[in-house]
Amino acid sequence: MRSASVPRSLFLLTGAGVSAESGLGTFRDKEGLWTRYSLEDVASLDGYRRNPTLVLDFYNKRRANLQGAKPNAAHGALARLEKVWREHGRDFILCTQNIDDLHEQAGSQNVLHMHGELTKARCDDCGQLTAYDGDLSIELGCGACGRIGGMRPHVVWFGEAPLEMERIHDALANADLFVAIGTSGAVYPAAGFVMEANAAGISTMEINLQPSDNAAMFDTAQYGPASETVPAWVEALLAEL
Ligand code: BJW
Repeated sequence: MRSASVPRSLFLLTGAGVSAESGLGTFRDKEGLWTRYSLEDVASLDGYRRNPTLVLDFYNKRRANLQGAKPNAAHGALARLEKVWREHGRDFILCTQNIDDLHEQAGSQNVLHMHGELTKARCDDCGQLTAYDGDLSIELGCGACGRIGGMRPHVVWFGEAPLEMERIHDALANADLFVAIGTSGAVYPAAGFVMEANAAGISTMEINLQPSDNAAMFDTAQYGPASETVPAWVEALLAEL
């Protein structure tokens, strides 16, 4: 672990728990999405090929939910942390597994969405990305190449390569503190970031409702609802600047 003084360079990883209090479901909690849907059906390329309408509907419902959702105090605190941190000339990376845009709505800049973005569609054929806030269907055509039926959500399913990985690995290697917030530690490569940080001697901290699958690998932890724990941690950190 590097020195316990105020870190210069922060790397934050967020997961579904940070958006839970904004009314967006998590995946693996008691009432999570994977208790109602099979992840093989709705979060894999094979599932999409078998039944594209089922998968598009799953994401259409989540896109509709997002339209009524507002950032909570955790998103707000992370946006404030980024602003102040950068004003002090320090490095700040916010990497999220979430496909919602609540970090951006709260004012976060340059969010790395490693599992994609719900508000974008992508043509399976030519790869063209389009901002999209309506429902996707198999009747839709691509505005760039004209192919009908290939417009899919711009999200990363199991077996697909997560996005921005080069930037993420570089930023993590240069961090002084890695903080994982609201993630179960069940999905790789994100679940492996704490191991990478440990191997590089970077300090690590978990903020979650309860201990995650990887809890034993973190140097420190704070447990409770993100809307309370995250603002409290941010204020304590900023007070040290
Ligand atoms: C609160 C709270 C509150 C609740 N306050 N906290 C064995 C070893 C290593 C890897 C593998 C392996 N077998 C297979 C793999 C690879 C696979 C994988 O990890 N599988 C696991 C099942 C083991 N990974 C992949 O396939 C990834 N790709 C990959 O590895 O590519 C390699 C490659 C390279 C190059 C070319 C080709 C391939 C892709 C993973 C894609 C994940 N996709 C999903 C769905 C898409 C997006 C979406 O629909 O939203 O992403 S799955 C789902 O899980 C979603 C999430 O982003 C992701 C993580 O979930 P998260 O955020 O942690 O949510 P939960 O619900 O699990 O946890 C919430 C937490 O919050 C809990 O702890 C709560 O307690 C807490 N909480 N309320 C604070 N108020």
